Amino acid sequence: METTLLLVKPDGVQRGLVGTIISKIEQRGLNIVGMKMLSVSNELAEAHYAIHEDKPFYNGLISYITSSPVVAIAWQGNKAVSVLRQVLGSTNPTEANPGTIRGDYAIDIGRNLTHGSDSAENGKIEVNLWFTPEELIEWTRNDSKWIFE
Ligand code: DAT
Ligand code: MG
Repeated sequence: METTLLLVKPDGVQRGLVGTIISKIEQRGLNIVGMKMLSVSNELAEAHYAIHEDKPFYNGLISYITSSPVVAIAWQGNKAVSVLRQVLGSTNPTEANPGTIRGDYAIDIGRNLTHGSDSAENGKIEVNLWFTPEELIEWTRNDSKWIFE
């Protein structure tokens, strides 16, 4: 069982896509174990994007994620990390397959609607960065036996 972090970035919230994005992941079969809306502090943005500190697009990432509220969701399930990233589609929306969130709703790499953790290890680290233990709830979906054999 893996845990992974989804962020609906400011463009996703401003464009009214929160429900659509959650629905696709929920219907795929992952389980919500934490969910909140928040204004992202510079401190949190810098911790989240520390790995990209040396990239030319780093300043843009920080100003984008702090520009307007985001929705953060922790998801759990078998293969949750790769399943979530598959639903989100390629980082660059012009390369994302139709049927994915970025492939259906985004065009620019700098406005790609969502973030998804990229490994099981980073899933744990990012969920713990964005959520306190009290904000995370372990539970079993009633339909889990119809999703996982
Ligand atoms: P992902 O979000 O698919 O994990 P990433 O971790 O490599 O992708 O990059 C983080 C974000 O940075 C990504 O969602 C969009 C932005 N980004 C990545 N590569 C970029 C580039 N070459 N130019 C501009 N923005 C970029
Ligand atoms: Mg990434």
